Amino acid sequence: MNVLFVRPPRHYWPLLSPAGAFWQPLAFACLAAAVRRDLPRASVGVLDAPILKMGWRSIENALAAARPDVVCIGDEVSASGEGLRLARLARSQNPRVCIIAGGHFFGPMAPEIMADQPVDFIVRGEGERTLVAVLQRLLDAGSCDAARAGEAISGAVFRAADGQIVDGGMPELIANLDTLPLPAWDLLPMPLYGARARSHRLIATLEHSRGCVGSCSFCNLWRQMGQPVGSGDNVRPLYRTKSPERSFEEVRLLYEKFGRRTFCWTDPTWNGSPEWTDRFCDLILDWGRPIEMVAWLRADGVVRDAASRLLDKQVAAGLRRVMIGLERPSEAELATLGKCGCGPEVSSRALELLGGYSQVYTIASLLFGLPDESPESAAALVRYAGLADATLLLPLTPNPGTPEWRAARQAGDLDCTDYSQYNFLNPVLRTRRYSVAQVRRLYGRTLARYSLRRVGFWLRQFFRPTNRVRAGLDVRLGWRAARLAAKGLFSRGPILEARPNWYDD
Ligand code: B12
Repeated sequence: MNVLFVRPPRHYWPLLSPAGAFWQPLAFACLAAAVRRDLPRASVGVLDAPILKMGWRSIENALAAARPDVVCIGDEVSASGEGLRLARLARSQNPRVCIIAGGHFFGPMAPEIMADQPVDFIVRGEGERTLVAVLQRLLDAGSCDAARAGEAISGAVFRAADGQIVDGGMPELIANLDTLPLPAWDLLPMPLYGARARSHRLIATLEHSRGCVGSCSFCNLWRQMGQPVGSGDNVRPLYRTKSPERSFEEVRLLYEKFGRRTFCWTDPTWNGSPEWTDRFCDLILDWGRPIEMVAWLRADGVVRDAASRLLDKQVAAGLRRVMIGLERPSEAELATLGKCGCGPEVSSRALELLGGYSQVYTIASLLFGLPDESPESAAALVRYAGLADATLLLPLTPNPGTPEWRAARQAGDLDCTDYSQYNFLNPVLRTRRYSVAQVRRLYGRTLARYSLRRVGFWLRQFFRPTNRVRAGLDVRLGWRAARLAAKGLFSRGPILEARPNWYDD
């Protein structure tokens, strides 16, 4: 059985350069490793079209040459249309091919996708165990149709021969993440990632934890890796971490075998466990190699770690770029989003503490377009945005398939079902006061106001840069944000991601 994971040609996030926008698809590396270890009868490959600059014409040929029996897709919402296009292409080449989808979009959207799309199995939540179980079923049954005749599989959704949807609910989580095999980075064209990027040079994506400590209503990360409660897709948040030794082994392998230097941690909360951080940073410091780390941190964790001097150690170990979700400037608004423990006081303090390290560049994210958004609240948002080196103003976008998305859709608050527009750059949700078109205009004005406020800051950076990497990052990010602001202000259509010039090739 020939199993092929495919990331199809797609647009890229315009706040990064085309050379830095495509990171290793870590999910595929993790899943492929599990299949390789647990099902030696299957052969496994990964086709990452964007990093190979492979457009739709080339991928058609590549797929025909690979002749997979099973095609796996896992695109996020804005590229989900391309994932489904790939599924149709694979099916047109081989009607007996089995299509398996998973990840943040396909899992929660299982009922909608199963209704009319060419997908045979959908894997919900954490994927390793369920994917292996589905492939084992395929091996035993001998064909995709025969495999769909069997009983429910925990974590999988499929359509049985009689047309009934069989839903195995959310899977039990893997209790000890150290039992996962090392990600199959060797199946990816590693030298190409970040080869020509300026801010993500020689990048590697990796994770030390799964799940989150919080359960914010706008986020899907805690749900995707959530602990099942009862039946169906109910979960509660659960934070798990690998051992520091195992995480260090991954860094060392990526550094020594694959020549990686910038380590982008994909963890929703990199600083969720001070015990992990302390020991891991000790291991990195004893090893003594110069690495750079990029991570998403929680503000309350930053304040806690500064008090114990652990933050010093994180920076000494190579922490260079920090992303922090501030979301909104008021406790009341944060409460409506279910975000606890990281109010404006704690967040401001965290950014002030991080600002004390000249090597660390901070990127905050704020959510625009809450139900009561007004020109005044948007102005307050811009003032709050000045706390970090750079701030992303992201329009509140319900993740398709979540209860929030279902409620918004039922209330008629969502503009469209073209998921390429759900890119967290383009407003799709109406507010109490404004239509989606009006939200888009206010968003454009808010982005423009933020860009203008930053001009003075750039000039200061230009004449007195604290360090060249920081200044370069600042100007590049700022320029790209200003272009988005112009789009928001002057274009009537949706704000879409950038289309690479090889997309159709
Ligand atoms: C790295 C990253 C990026 C990078 C690189 C993206 C790239 N194209 O290379 C950057 C910063 C550029 C980026 C951009 C965007 N991203 Co992004 N990104 C991530 C991030 C942080 C890590 C993904 C990862 O590797 N995770 C680690 C792996 C191991 O976990 P996993 O993906 O969940 O996979 C497990 C399961 O989900 C499941 N699974 C996943 N796929 C599949 C497939 C199959 C077949 C199976 C069986 C199972 C399965 O099994 C896996 C192992 O257990 C995630 C958040 C996160 N922590 O996951 C967001 C995330 C994937 N991004 C998201 C989004 C929305 C975007 C953007 C559209 C907008 C934005 N502002 O962020 C852009 C555009 C992307 C594009 N067009 O390329 C959302 C997707 C939401 C959704 N409903 O689809 C996420 C979940 C963040 C969030 N807060 O919600 N992103």
